[in-house]
Amino acid sequence: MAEETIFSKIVRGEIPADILYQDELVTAFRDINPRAPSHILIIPNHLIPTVNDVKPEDEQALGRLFTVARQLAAAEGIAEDGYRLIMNCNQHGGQEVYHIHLHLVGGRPLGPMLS
Ligand code: DGP
Repeated sequence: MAEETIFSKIVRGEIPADILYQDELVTAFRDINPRAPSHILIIPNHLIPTVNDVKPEDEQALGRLFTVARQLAAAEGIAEDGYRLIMNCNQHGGQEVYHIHLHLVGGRPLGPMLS
């Protein structure tokens, strides 16, 4: 059984976060350490530690991450100029919180991906 992270507590409202969207499958909130004017994390409500743990039954929630990303990019006013979606996996991928999350980053030119 994987251990919960702080993100499960955010989903349940047990610790504060700037929540922008929540439904029965996913929650979106602003990153505590924003790397750009818009930096939002979109997560499945249920714990999936890494992409390596994804199962077919997670497909609905994981698909929802992208439809919510599209809606939030539009709401942030960054859709037309563009933005980046990132999901890190494990140590070499730079993952720090082991509850998968899609970073929605934008609001400035982001430069080459692997810099
Ligand atoms: P990653 O390296 O992909 O695991 O990114 C984890 C992100 O989570 C990092 O950008 C900072 C953010 N983060 C960590 N703890 C918290 C928290 O308690 N609240 C919020 N809003 N963001 C957090």
